[in-house]
Amino acid sequence: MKKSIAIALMVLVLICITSCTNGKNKNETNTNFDEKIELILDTDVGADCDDMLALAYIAYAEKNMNVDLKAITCSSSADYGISAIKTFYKDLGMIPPSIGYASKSMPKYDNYCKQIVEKFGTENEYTKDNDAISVLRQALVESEKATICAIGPLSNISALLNSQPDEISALDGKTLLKEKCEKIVIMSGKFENQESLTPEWNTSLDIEASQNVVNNFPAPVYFVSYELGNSLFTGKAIMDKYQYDNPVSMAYMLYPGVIEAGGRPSWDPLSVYFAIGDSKEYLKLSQELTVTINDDGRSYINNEIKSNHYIIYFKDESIKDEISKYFDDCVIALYKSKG
Ligand SMILES: [Ca+2]
Repeated sequence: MKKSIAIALMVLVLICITSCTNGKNKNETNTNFDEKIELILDTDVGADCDDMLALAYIAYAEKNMNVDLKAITCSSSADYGISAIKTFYKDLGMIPPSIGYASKSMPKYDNYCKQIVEKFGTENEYTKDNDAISVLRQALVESEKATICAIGPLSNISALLNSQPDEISALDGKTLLKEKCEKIVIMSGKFENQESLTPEWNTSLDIEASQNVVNNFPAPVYFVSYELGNSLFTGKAIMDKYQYDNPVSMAYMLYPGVIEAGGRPSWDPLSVYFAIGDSKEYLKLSQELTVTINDDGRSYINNEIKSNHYIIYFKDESIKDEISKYFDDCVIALYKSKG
């Protein structure tokens, strides 16, 4: 009897230690790998190939982590963008979430979507579906606390912020975001060499939208900078293994200069990596600060004013190869699990 009481006490102590440890971790970072992540992805698929790796990494996370992808919206107007996303899911035997098209006419950069649809889709599956604003508003209504990850220009997110009450929700966009969005992670901004900056690509495509989101978003804004993503190459192992045999590898093979360079910078995969809380061992945050986007698209940091903005950095530069290998390995594991 005494022995069983002692065992029961030990179990209780162990449960307490475990729950206390988890509690501590929850307070250490703003992302939490242990809790379900309700994710909304806004992507300019077609422009750069790292959007495809981001999609594949999310699909891997849906299968292997506590990630619930609520919606995908396109921030490019590429004719085959939505079809390429649907084809990517179809090829994997997975059901895509609801997908929204760009809220306004945007550039139609397409380095691989048409070829992916022609090779892996049975027909051109381009449809108008819903507009991004409706899809985003609906996804927020259906979420408890969503994380938005935007890896293209911020046109859709800005329009969401400005949206008015409608049949989906009686709340305007800003109030809806305040209630239903935990954070936004944006691939945006160049911050090094503040005197000689050029605008970051995503920012430059819709400067007004970037300013609106950065200035008015009612939840913490996390920046994956040009510099962070530019220093971490991925895709070589995927290309070596699959060449043109799956949509992700095909996107890398087709993107100009990627074969010769042995990969592509990882702006978008790193954004998702932070958004889903998979990164707390490897990424760290700046102090709370303010990012300002000038009218010419250049981005500046003000460390003195606190505006719920944070810039993401590597904890240690020496672990970049490890992260790169991890991204490639996740994609390879995803396609191996396809059977
Ligand atoms: Ca992108």
